[in-house]
Amino acid sequence: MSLDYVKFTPGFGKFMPKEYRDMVEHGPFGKKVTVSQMGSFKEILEEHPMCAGCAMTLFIRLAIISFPNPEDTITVGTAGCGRLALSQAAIPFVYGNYGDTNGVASGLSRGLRLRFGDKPKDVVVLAGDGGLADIGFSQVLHSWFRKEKFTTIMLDNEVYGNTGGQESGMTNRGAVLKMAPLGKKFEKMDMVQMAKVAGCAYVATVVPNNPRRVESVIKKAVLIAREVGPTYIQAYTSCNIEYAIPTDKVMEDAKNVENDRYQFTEFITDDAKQYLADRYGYREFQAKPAAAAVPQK
Ligand SMILES: Cc1ncc(C[n+]2csc(CCOP(=O)(O)OP(=O)(O)O)c2C)c(N)n1
Ligand code: SF4
Repeated sequence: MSLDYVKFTPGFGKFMPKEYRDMVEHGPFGKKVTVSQMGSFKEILEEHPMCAGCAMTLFIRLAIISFPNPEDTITVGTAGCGRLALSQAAIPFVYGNYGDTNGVASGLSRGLRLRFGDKPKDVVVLAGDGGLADIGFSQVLHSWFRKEKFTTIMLDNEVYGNTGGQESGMTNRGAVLKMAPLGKKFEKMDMVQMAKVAGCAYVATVVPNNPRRVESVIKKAVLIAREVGPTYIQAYTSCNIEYAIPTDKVMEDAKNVENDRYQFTEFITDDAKQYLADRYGYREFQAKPAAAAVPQK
């Protein structure tokens, strides 16, 4: 894939803003960077207007570093806190109307395939639990049942953070919030199970305090969505404002929630395993060599 569009037009380099020059000269485009190298390269997302200490921001930062080909990736988001950071990143971002993300991503992904053929252009939806499990629920499920090839990432802070604390389908039963003062009466929706039933080829749950794991699931999900089928990641990205988590306890909370009810889980179909092994050399999915036959006496 040509990287010409992230290079300077000859003669114009010295007139470009420093941020732009840094991105061209020290950014991750066309290189293989990892979360372990954070701090040693210019990141696609560096500034954002989200609350101090917000775990969602850390997760989005890690996710963007983990995209296998960020220069060929388009994110799709919607109303909700996550778009505040996504719209500041130096890769294209499409703002779908609230609830429309997976319809927009379906069309975009199909259009890119028609236009660019087998050159991969990755489409990744990143939206809140309200955006995906409530108002966007039908579009999410239909995109999965229709086997649309893109990745859906739920930024699950278990509340409507951006509008001041209403319960969502992903809020836990009993949770008391500013705008749900009597406590939620229903169970948290099991979107992971629904993703499996609807035919996602890869489904994972993660928390942001294990960057290498976040990197691993994002890479797998995006690569599998290129050719095998829809993929879904559900990330616990706490809202420290609405759940009154002190800023310096945000990571501790993520660890506790991971131990309690948000353990790492990973589901992958046999087709997807085979594809990762054959195409990208994933050793964890390569068949073990058959044991040598013992000669008969
Ligand atoms: C069609 C429509 N309905 C309602 C809203 C108002 N609105 C904006 S953000 C939001 C809640 C977002 O919650 P969630 O998707 O969970 O994301 P979070 O802010 O928690 O990250 C709502 C209801 C809107 N922008 N558009
Ligand atoms: S309201 Fe909550 S989810 Fe939104 S930016 Fe603030 S801490 Fe993060």
